[in-house]
Amino acid sequence: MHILLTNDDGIEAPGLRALLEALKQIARVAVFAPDHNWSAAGHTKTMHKPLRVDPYPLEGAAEAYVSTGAPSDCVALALLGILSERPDLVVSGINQGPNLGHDITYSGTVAGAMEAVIFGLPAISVSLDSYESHDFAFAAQVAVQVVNLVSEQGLPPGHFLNVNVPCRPPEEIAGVAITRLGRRVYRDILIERYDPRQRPYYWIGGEPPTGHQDEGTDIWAMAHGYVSITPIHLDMTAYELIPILEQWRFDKMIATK
Ligand SMILES: [Mn+2]
Repeated sequence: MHILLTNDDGIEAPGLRALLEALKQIARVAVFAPDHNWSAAGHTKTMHKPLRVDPYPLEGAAEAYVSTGAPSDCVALALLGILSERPDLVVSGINQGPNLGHDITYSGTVAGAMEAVIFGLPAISVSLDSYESHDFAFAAQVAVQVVNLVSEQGLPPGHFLNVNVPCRPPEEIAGVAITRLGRRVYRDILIERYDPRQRPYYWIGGEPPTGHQDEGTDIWAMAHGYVSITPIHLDMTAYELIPILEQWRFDKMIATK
């Protein structure tokens, strides 16, 4: 098996190193990661400036590159020809912090998996439910099990798995839950400051998000100690709205003769 490993916390992040250590036991691993932290970069495609790519010495990796691009750029650069061979699967993580509910629309970690799916490859994004703990060992073992199952069973085109792992000792893990996306509650606040020329500038700050504890969601799983595996489809169409919108008679907007 040949795996492409990326992340959004940057090539030096401990979560990436832990995942490399675990994945190299079961696969040839190529690493292609950003040169700095791109957390909350979303699904970026860099179009207005050039991208640099440099080989990076990384023990345990069959080949490794660092880039000035976002995580999604890294996956694209790798798959468009910089890697010496096409991988079977793309793994993104392990992220420092959870990616639950609406987070996936902001997440650079998840965007790495989305980019892989667009390239027609199965993918997994992996996050640890802690912004502080550097103990990624258990989450890395979970990732290996998920990779083995995906490799065995396959995923339908257009899909990937978003995996979140609670930050608690393995003996306190409640189990594995197949989940749906929950509803985040963001606690962002507007912070206004002034530069030396008295012009205001802004930060979007505040406490980390909470979320609704709807049973069966990824947010519920974290709160109850379950490893959460959410299948994600890139088709975001709201199918249930199609027949309703058809009744709106949008055709009346077009003046017909
Ligand atoms: Mn991150």
